[in-house]
Order: sequence, then C-alpha cells, then structure tokens
Amino acid sequence: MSTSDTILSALADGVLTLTLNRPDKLNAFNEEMHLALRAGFERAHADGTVRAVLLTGAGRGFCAGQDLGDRDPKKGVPDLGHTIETFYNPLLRLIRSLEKPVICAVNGVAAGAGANIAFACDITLAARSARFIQAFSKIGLVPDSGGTWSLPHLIGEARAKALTLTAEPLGAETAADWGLIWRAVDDDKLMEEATALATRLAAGPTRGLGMTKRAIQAAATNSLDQQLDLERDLQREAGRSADYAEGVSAFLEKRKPEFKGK
Ligand code: LHQ
Repeated sequence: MSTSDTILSALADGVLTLTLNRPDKLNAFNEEMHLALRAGFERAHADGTVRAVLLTGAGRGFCAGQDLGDRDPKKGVPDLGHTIETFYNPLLRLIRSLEKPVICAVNGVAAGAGANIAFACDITLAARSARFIQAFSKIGLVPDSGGTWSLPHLIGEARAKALTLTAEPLGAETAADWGLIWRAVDDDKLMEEATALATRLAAGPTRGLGMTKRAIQAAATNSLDQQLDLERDLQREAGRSADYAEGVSAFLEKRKPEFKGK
C-alpha cells in the first residue's frame, strides 16, 4: 500500500474513499499519484472489508488529466504508448474489473484522462458547476483512459465525435441528460449524496452487485444468446450466496436484511 499523500484514503462503513490530492494542479496525474491510486484500487480488490469505492478530488477540480508539467517536449520525443500501458490502462482495468460498486463524485472540472476515468466508474455524480472536457485534441492527442470506447457506448458516435474533436466543455447537467453520468447535484450536496449512495451500496448484497456490474459490462460485446447464458451462470452463483438466503428470509420475515457481501 502506498503512503503517498497524493491520494487520501479512508475506510468507513465499508466504503473506501479515495481522494485525488494535488489540488494546486487540479489533481493532474503524476507518476506518484498514479501509483498511489492504483494501490488504492488494488486494496479494494484484495480487502474483503472494502465493499464499495468512492472516488473524488480535493479542492476546486476533480482531475485535469495528465500533469503536462512533466511533459516538456524539449526533453525529447516521448513514448506516450508506454505511459498509457504502464499507468492509465492498468488503472482502467482495475476500476472495470472490481466486482464492487465504484462511485465517482466529480467535484469540479474533469479534463482529459480525468473525464474518462469518471466515465469508467459505475455510478458518477457531478457537482452542478463541474464540467467535462475532452482536452486531448487541444494538444494533438487522441482520447485515452477508455474514452473512445465509453463515449460512443454511452452517448453515441455523433456526440462522442463532437466532444472529442472540439474539446468543448460539457456541463454536468447536460452530461446527465445525455446519459454520460448518473446525476448532477447541487455543489454543496455532492459529497453528502455520494457518500450516502456509496454507504447504501456497501451495506447491500455486494457479491450480487459485483456480478451485476460484470453482466452489464459484458453486454457491450456479447450477443443476446451469450448474455442469456451469462445471466444463467451468474444467477446460479448468486442463488448460492448467503446474501440471497438472507434477502429472501428477511422478506418473508418482514424485517430489514443484513447483507454481508458473501
Ligand atoms: C495543470 C494541469 C495539467 C499540470 C491544470 N497539468 N498543471 C496521457 C498520456 C501522456 C501524456 C499526455 O496525456 C495523457 C492523458 C491526458 O490527460 S491529456 C490531457 C491533459 N490535460 C489537459 O490538457 C488539461 C489542461 N488544463 C486545462 O486545460 C485547464 O487547466 C482546465 C480547463 C482543466 C481548468 O482551467 P482553469 O479552471 O482555468 O484552471 P487553470 O488552467 O488556471 O489551472 C489551475 C492550475 O492548475 C494552474 O496552475 P497555476 O500554478 O498557474 O495556478 C494550471 O497550470 C494547473 N493545471 N491542469 N494537466
């Protein structure tokens, strides 16, 4: 586990809150923050007491993507493919493969990789004043962090192309109307709402929630027949879980279920 202060990490009520913490740089990624965030998600994979993750940013921004201060072109021609393979792709894979809910609270501007990481999370809320910018085209790059996959899937090719080619900022309410994120909320209510949601999910049948996440994601590439087979297999597994037995017992006994994520 990393001890870097570029990521603040706190576990409460089964929710691991990971806060991007380079506010002077609008939480742009340097290597240290990448490794610390990765360590946070690796912990979420390995630690059974973590039943949901809440990702947010410190200060007035969520994340301004890659720290461009580390990228002075005078230092030579870079291999950005190496950067993507070493840092961004492992992070995206950790978020998507985590069989626990990942909630994202976008507290301010989300640019470049910062926007696409927010779109990769399972449920993304944003402060009404937040904006999303596909900043890549402003500096001659292509979208990364899964943006060329998530944007057309979530909002269709026409909007995905316009956002990425123009780099025009998109407000949180429009992002919610378009289905890019779950909900825009008042700025001063963002953390309250996001924490309440994460806490509620963490107290839920998180094995079943994790399998639900897997099934929804698989639909992007599966045929209906493959998806029906997957639902059968996952339902078989869910039906054997302690949480299913508890959920049905609680229903029959007219009491609140106590799920353990098992
Ligand atoms: C920053 C940054 C930043 C450093 C704000 N870096 N300092 C992958 C592989 C490898 C290489 C390249 O990239 C990638 C993936 C990517 O993410 S590419 C996209 C990189 N990000 C951007 O191009 C966004 C750059 N930032 C901006 O356009 C603006 O800062 C936004 C629109 C995000 C916010 O604008 P403002 O609200 O007006 O804030 P600001 O520009 O005044 O920024 C505040 C401070 O944060 C400022 O520092 P200063 O010392 O002057 O107060 C900025 O220099 C710093 N900052 N983004 N990415």
